[in-house]
Amino acid sequence: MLKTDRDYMQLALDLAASALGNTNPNPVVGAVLVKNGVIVGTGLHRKAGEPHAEVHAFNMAGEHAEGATLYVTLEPCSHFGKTPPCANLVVKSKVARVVVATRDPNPEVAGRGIRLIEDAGIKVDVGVLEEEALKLNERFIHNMLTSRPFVISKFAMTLDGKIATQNGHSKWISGEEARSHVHEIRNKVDAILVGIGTVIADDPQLTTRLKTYDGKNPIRVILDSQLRIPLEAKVLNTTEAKTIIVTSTSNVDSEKVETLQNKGVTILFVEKKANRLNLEQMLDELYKLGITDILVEGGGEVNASFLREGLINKYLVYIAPKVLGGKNSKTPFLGEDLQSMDEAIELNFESYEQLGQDLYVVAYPKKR
Ligand code: AOF
Ligand code: ZN
Repeated sequence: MLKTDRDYMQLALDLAASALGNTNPNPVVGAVLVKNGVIVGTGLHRKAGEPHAEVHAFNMAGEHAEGATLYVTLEPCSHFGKTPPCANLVVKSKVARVVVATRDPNPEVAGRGIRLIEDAGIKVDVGVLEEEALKLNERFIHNMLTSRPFVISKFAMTLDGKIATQNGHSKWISGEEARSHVHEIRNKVDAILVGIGTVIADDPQLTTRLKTYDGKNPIRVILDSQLRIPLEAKVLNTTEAKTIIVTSTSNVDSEKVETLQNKGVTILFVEKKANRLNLEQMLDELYKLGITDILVEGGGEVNASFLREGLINKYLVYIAPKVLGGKNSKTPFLGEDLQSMDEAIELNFESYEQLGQDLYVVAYPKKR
């Protein structure tokens, strides 16, 4: 069966997707070399610092690359980073045509890779499965455009939108499959963030517990403007993951700061804005510390602060087939009460699927 550009690009996207969560801060990239209808090379970027996708594909193809078509999910790079420019390699390998899914927004590349290849007389087609490629690298693209981490809001609730009883009891809203799904997601992000209220109420460990393969433990970020964290909290006494406590510059408890630092905790000071921690400044600082994405796991006030400031980039929601009711039961977003439906934050549902007994819904804020 004759394969199309889209078929080969889909293969390149699938290769790239298999490395999601492993390449931070780099994007995921896949490459496929095809000559006379035969796949002569494939490659993917596996990890930052390791060769780019194209390098693996060209290594596999050897001399067969000459006259072939290269399918690549992201514009080949034109800069000397941790590795030399792929665009030079593309030119040297004498491919006949290059098909690119989407341009690289990295200011070091940004069209230069494509131009370099075109200047060598090689035809370049851009935009095949572009939407899929943009979605796949949503985290990287957000990083490049904003110099901030990509923020994901995650919560589990009952069908009637409750996350806990009035006294805070929340074990277990979702079933086992949904819970292990959460651990897989934690395994792919750089950081998990919660408010001090959640640490005091639940004393969570905030680590990944995956049995199947090595769990990477994201950095734990705790919002604690008054440094109320109890010294016996699990997040301070488990060494599998680093902990960053975000507090206010007006905090003067230097003794507690020192005690926490001696426990290996990083203290990040940020300004206050409207009597709350300035989340935008915090995101700027966390990005400088190398954090490219953050899973925000509550509680309701923290969620509401991110929501109110328009800082949530994606929603992951687990809905359990349970009804809790009760006017004092807890809901995922607290904050101020609005007066009109017109003020609601509007989302688009991206997908939904059943996980065991629960529903798993992915949504994005509508572009304004
Ligand atoms: C590609 N193919 O597989 C990847 C690309 O530090 P370096 O040398 O690894 O460069 C990282 C940058 O290269 C990254 O930010 C992005 O712009 C590009 N990534 N480019 O052609 C790849 N991973
Ligand atoms: Zn490259």
